[in-house]
Amino acid sequence: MDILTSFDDFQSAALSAIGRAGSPEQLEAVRIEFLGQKNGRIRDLQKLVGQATGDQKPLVGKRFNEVRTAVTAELEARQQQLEASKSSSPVSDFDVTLPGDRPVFGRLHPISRTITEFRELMGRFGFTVVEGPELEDERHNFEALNIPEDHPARDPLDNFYVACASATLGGPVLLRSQTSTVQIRTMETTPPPVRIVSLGRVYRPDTIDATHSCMFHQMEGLMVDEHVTMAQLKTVLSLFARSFLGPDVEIRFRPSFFPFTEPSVEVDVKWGDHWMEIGGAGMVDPNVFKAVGYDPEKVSGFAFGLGIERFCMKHYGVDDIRRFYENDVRFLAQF
Ligand code: FA5
Repeated sequence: MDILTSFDDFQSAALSAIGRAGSPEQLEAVRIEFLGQKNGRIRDLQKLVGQATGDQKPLVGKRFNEVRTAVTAELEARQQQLEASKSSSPVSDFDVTLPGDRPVFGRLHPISRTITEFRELMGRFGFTVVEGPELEDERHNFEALNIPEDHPARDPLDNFYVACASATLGGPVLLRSQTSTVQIRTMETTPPPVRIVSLGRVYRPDTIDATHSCMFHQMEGLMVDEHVTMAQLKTVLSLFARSFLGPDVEIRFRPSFFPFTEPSVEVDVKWGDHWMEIGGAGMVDPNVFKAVGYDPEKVSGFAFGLGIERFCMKHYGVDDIRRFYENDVRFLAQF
C-alpha cells in the first residue's frame, strides 16, 4: 500500500536526521521539519490518513500513531544524549581566548622569594650561582678557611657534628655552619678569575631569639681576579643592599675579624633607631689562596656572607625571625 510506504519513508528519514543532529539547536530544526504543527512533514501524513478509504482507515490510523510515537521517542532520546555529552565535556563551552585567571593554591615562602631575587640581582652584577653540600667535612668548613684545629669556632658544642663518619667525605662530618665552604669548593676546581655566589642553608646551635635561628640561610659571594680591591667589595655590597632594600637604606661597615679574610668587616643595616648585623665580608686571606692552590702574589679577592633571613626581615618589616618557621598560614598568606 502506497500510504504505508510513505509512512515508512517518513520514519526512516526522520530517524536518520535525528541521528545526524549534533547539537540541541540542530535537533530542534529536525523536530520542526518533521513534527512541526504548521509546516512539518507530519502534516502530509495526516492528509494521507484523511484520504484512506473506509476499510484502510483503522490500519492507516494505527500506523500513523506508531510512526509519530517512534519519531517523538527518538527525538527525546537524542536530546538527552546531547545534553549529557554537553555537561561531561567542559571544553565545549570553554572560551580559550579569554584572559587567564591563575587559581591561588599556594605561594612562595618569603625566604624562597628572597633567594630568587638575590640570585637575579647578583646575576645582573655578573656573579654565577653555584651549589655546595650541606653536609661537610672539616677541611671545607674550617681548615682551608684558615680556622686551625684549636680555634673556638670548631668546638663541637658550637656545631652540629654528625655521628657517622662519611666514606665519601672522610673523617668527621658536620652540617655546614657557613656557606664559606663553597668558596673553597669553587676555588679547588676553578682557576681564577672567579665571580660566584652560593645560597643555601647553614646550621648552628645558637640560642634562638628574634634575630637568631639554629637553621638559617646565607648568600656567599666570592670574586677573585688580578686586582680586586676593598673598594669594589664595598661598592658591590652597597649596590646590592640598595637594590634589594631600597635606595634610601642606610648601611654601615664595621671593622671586624674572620680567620679567612684580612681586613674583615661586618655589615649592618639601620632599622628604626638601631642597627642590625646583616653580613660579614673582607679581602680573602693569603692562607686561603694557598690552601686551594692559588698564588696570593698573583691574585686578590673579596668574599662576603649575608644573612638571608635578616635581609628578608628588613625588606618586609618582619620583626622576629621565628615567624618564618612557624608555618602559620595567617603570616604566610601575607606574601
Ligand atoms: C659568617 O658566617 C662568615 N662566613 C661571613 C663571611 C663570609 C665573612 C665571607 C667574610 C667573608 P657570621 O657568623 O657573622 O659570618 O654570619 C654572617 C651573617 O649570617 C650574619 O651577619 C647574620 O646576618 C647571619 N646570621 C648569623 N648567625 C645567624 C643566626 N643564628 N640566625 C640567623 N642569621 C644569622
